[in-house]
Amino acid sequence: MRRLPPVLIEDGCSRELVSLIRTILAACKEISFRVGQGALSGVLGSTLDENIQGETQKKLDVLSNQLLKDILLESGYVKAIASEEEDYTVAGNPKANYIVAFDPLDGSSNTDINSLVGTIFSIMEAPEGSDPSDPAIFMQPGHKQVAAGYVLYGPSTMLALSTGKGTRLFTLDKTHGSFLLTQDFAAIPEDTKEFAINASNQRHWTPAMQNYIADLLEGETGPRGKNFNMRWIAAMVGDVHRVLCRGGLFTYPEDRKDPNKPFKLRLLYEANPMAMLVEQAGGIAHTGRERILDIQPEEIHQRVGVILGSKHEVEACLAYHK
Ligand code: AFP
Ligand code: FBP
Repeated sequence: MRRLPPVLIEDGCSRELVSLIRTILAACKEISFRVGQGALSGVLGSTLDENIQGETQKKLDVLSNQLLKDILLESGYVKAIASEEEDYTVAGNPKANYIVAFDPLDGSSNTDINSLVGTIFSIMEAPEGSDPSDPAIFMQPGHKQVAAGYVLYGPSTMLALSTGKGTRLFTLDKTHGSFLLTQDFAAIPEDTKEFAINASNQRHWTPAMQNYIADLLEGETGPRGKNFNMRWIAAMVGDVHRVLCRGGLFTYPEDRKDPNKPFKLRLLYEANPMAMLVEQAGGIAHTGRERILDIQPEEIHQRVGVILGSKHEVEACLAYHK
């Protein structure tokens, strides 16, 4: 089985980009080990702190963030980083060519129940002459990502990665510490009978989303003429992985639960990298209004609505939003 570095070199990635991706993965291997140790590692449970978004931080969130931050800044390969767990961007090597946005541990409510979690990352080029301490460096639409991926800490540790030449899946060989290519070119089936949404928010959804889901639930005697199944992992990384493996529609849509916070998922380090992986596997990633990868970001912790997955099913959902 092929190891990760030669695959990236064949794809034409610069040596610096290959080294940067390997640096991120070095931290992920350590996170994988700590997550796998569970209660034995002494890092389950919450800290007493909140991040800038008002969310209680889990000890594993903080640890994963620190591991990624330290290794990236020490490597010299990044000009700046942005993290879900950092209030502001952090400047790195002024001479480096890349910037990285990441969610160090997505799905942190799953940490204490031994369920799926993962690390999501997005890599972009730093604009020439840019100031590493200026957050404007990150205000680039997602279609400018040069690489995007996630590492899923599940029964096996898997990497989904795209450098713009398809989406590939690698599995961590824990005996040798290498990510081995286990699926070249993931292809999301265009049709599906599976969807993922947090149904407890139903009363808060827009009328368009209410109508779409109501029609799915009617099954084969309803307007869609087929029976759908539902799945919800409470970690986007797990739900998107399922979509990459066997298709489906995943959405965390706009809702009216809190008028000051109509969206849940973050653009720079959740929606954008997942949108690149999904599009590169033949799927669609949209907000209901526009293609996710075309959004011009305005701030690092910006949130967006997300509807992604199997091409025909996302199109069916978007038809309700016209
Ligand atoms: P964290 O980034 O705080 O770990 O949250 C994960 C997440 O944003 C996303 O991965 C899930 O799809 C979503 O939360 C689950 O949200 P619910 O709590 O509404 O199910
Ligand atoms: P398997 O024994 O075939 O793996 O099925 C598992 C299961 O019976 C339960 O563990 C689980 O709660 C349920 O299926 C899920 O069923 P559904 O597909 O209806 O969500």
